[in-house]
Amino acid sequence: MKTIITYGTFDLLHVGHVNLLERLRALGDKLIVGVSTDEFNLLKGKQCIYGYAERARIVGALGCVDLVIPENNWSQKSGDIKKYNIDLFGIGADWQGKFDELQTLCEVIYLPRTPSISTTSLKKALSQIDSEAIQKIKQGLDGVLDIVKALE
Ligand code: C2G
Repeated sequence: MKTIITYGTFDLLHVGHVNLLERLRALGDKLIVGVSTDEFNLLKGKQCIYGYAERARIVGALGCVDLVIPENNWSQKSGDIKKYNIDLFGIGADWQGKFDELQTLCEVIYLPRTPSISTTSLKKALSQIDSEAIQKIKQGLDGVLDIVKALE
C-alpha cells in the first residue's frame, strides 16, 4: 500500500489540477489531498472564488482522490506525513525544490504543470467577459439616451 499526499488551493478546478491529481494517484494506492483553508489562502495572498467547503467537496468528488484534509499552514506537512504514513509527497513544478526538506521523511517529486491553464487566467477571462458585457450594456443605454434626446 503506497500512500501519496499533495496540497493546493484548487480554486475553479480545471484540467491542470485534474491532470496532476490523476498522475499522482497513478503512482500509488491512496491519494490524500490537503486543500488550503480560506484563512491559509489569505496568508498565501490568494483570494478564491470558491470557499474551502466547496473546493474540498469538488476535490473530494474526484475518482482519483481518496481523502481530503484541510491545509491550515506551511508547517503541517511533516506532521501529516508521519500521521498518514506517507510514502510520497508530490506537487507541481512551480514549487520545484521548495519542499526538499521533506525528503528525510518520504519520497518527494515535482511534476511538470499542465501548460496554458491556470485559475488566474480563468479569473481574468471571466472578468473580461464581465467588462465586455458591461460595455455592451453601456452602449445600449447610450443609444437609448440618444433617442430620448432626439425626441426632446
Ligand atoms: N497545477 C498544474 N498545472 C496547472 C495548474 C496547477 O499542475 N496548469 C498544479 C500546481 O502545480 C499545484 C496544484 O495544481 O501542485 C494546485 O495548484 P494551486 O491550486 O495553484 O495550489 P497552490 O496555491 O500552488 O498551493 O502548500 C502548498 C500549497 O498549498 C500549494
